[in-house]
Amino acid sequence: MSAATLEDDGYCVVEGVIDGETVAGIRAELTRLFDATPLGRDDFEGHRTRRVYALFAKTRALDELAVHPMVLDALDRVLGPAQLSAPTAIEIGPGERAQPLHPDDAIYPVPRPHPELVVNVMWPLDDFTKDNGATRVVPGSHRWIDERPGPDAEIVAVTMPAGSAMLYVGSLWHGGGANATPRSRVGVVLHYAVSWLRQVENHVLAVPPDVVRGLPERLQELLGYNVYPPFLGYVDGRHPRRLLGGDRATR
Ligand SMILES: O=C(O)CCC(=O)C(=O)O
Repeated sequence: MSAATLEDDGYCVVEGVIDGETVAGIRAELTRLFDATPLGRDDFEGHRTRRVYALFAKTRALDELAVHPMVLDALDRVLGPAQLSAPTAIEIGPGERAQPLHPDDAIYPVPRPHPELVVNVMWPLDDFTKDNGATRVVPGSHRWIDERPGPDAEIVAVTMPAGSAMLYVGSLWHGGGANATPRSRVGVVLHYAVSWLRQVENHVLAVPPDVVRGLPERLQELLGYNVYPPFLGYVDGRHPRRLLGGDRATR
């Protein structure tokens, strides 16, 4: 665990969460997906950056990361009942400029301060360096109310080896870095939100039900086949897992 902590700084890094062979396998699989993905459309997505959306419809390489026990434990502690919201694979290409800093939860019209709504896990599949576009964060900015990062803001490039996990809360100001190297920088952001909010990406439509049927139950729940207690998200008055068949169909 790095010196930064999720509570005090709004982010933290845990090194050595996945081994080199797993990293290489996921990176190779994502390279196949990036090759079929257009460049970004604006300054936020990046003009030399590719983003793969609908990830859980396109690959099985990230299933274990999505339900990693360390992640589920952090979600329980920070958010309570949670769901996958905007999982995205990001390849920052050579020559890309830094992404504008932003807090991810600004997409929701909820005034600050508020309880945390979002937790992100960035899984670097390359070593993240200052030069290749390591995610930049403004430590402690998750506590800001109306402030925005000005020219004097402390901005930290979160350097870490591939196989680490960086957790950061949705209220933290952050953004992808500039890539001044000749090689792309690949990372996967698994973005989770409290399960009483609308998911940023609609996974129930994005991931075909036949694919969802083959997934571990916890991942099915995280994709949206779940209720926020007691019954937010029911389908025809019943638990949405009934749509997937199987024996655990209740309520
Ligand atoms: O690629 C990164 O390092 C961060 C990307 C990001 O913050 C975003 O797209 O919201």
